[in-house]
Amino acid sequence: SKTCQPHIALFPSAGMGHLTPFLRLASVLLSHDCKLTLITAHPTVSVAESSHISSFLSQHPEINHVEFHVPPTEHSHTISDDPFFIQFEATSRSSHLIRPLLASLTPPLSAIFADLVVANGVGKVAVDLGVRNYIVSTTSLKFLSLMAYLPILTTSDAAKLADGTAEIEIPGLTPLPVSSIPPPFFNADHAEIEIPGLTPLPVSSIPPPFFNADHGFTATLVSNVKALPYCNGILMNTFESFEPDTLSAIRDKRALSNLPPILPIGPLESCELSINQARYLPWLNDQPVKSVVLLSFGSRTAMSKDQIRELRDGLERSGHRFLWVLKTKKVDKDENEDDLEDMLGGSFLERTKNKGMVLKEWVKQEDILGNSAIGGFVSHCGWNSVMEAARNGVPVLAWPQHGDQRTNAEVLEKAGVGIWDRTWGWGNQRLVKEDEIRRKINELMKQVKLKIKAKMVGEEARKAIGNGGSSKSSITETIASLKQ
Ligand code: BUP
Repeated sequence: SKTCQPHIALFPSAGMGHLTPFLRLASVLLSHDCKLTLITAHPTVSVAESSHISSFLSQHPEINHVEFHVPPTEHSHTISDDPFFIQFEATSRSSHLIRPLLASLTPPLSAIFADLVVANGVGKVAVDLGVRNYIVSTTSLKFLSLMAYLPILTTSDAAKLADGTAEIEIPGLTPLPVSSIPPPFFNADHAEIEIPGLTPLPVSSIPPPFFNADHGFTATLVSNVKALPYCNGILMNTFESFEPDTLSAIRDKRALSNLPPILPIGPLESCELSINQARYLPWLNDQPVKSVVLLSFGSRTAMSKDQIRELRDGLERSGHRFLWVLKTKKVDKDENEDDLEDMLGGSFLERTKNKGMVLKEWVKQEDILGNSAIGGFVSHCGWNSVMEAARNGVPVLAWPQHGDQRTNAEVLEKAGVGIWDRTWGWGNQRLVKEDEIRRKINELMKQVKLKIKAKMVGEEARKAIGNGGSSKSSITETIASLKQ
């Protein structure tokens, strides 16, 4: 029959920040009676990814799983040594090789939902095969806009402004480099980039590689965002009332008018089975309502040892109860694990044993954020974490480290759910001192206005994904369109 089950292939790229929204979306699609094929890049970069993929598949044996073997890149122009970036680039370059895999699937595909870093290769194959093609964005709409603007940004004077080589010309005189103009007259730290039609973004919130067109990550993004206008839509893990200005500017074609339909479908909900056996749960369940601060900087951030010590002291002196998820490596496969006691000092763990816990293992972050004992979240602002905080109405102290995180923090602050101190810089750019951290944690845990606003945002988020909500309608309509 015509209204048969749509068959959708999902193709995430490397990293938990990318895999997570795809698996959450997969659960939503299953609940709408879709047939699914999950394509995962092989090899995976982290243990967290492979273990989440296998546990998800064992929960859902009806999903067809295929591995896409990513050939190692020989002529990589990557400047970065980040294993996730290297994998993005390799997957991006070989994504057109997915053609035979997609063509052989039965029943024939209705659509492919793919990550942005394979938009170009997968988009062309989808057109060839007559299959609909949606991009699943794993970041904020604000950051997606910035990426969509990259082909122009990288060729504009903005790049020169960022590295201080831009010049000011006084007519008739020799031009002066901006770097030699004193701050009262011109302050490069306050410079902004304006994407026509959108609120300007401070240069300091734009990832430095974006000003370098030759950087491997930038080049990968540029080639893929150029394919965005040709796809059928962009499914976004965000919701209408969270980024209303950016959304309406794009929808009304006041900004980035070549983008395809933007479809906010978030916040995507956690799909993991909650087997409440985590070792922190008995402790967490015993704590007073909204008394505990959760600290986590995502799965890919390793802070310097000095920074960890400042954070330890600031946290202890703030006097608040805490759950601190402490990752000391960029990739969880790496050897040479540092011992917590060595890193924090045994006496810290002893002194704070009734006040909090430091965890090195993978935790169920969304479940923790949903626990009534949590009163605040110190976060790196990976977009999944931002959406999880929003959905659970938990105020955030943003401490962005790299990539999209400063832009996400801008969005979070504007939505009224978060605070941050921009002078803390990018991850490990400068040592943020104990007293700065203590003050900011106190502000996070005590500001009444922030608590009220976060609670309201949580209600709006849940409304968006509930029956009749904007996000629920977006996904339902998208699936319905695939049945025709
Ligand atoms: Br760490 C950690 N448990 O222990 P983001 C993370 N998470 O559930 P990231 C856990 O992984 P990128 C842990 O809730 C979120 O859903 C967390 O994604 C979960 O940041 C996800 O927040 C992490 O987007 O990825 O990992 O830095 O930088 O690629 O966004």
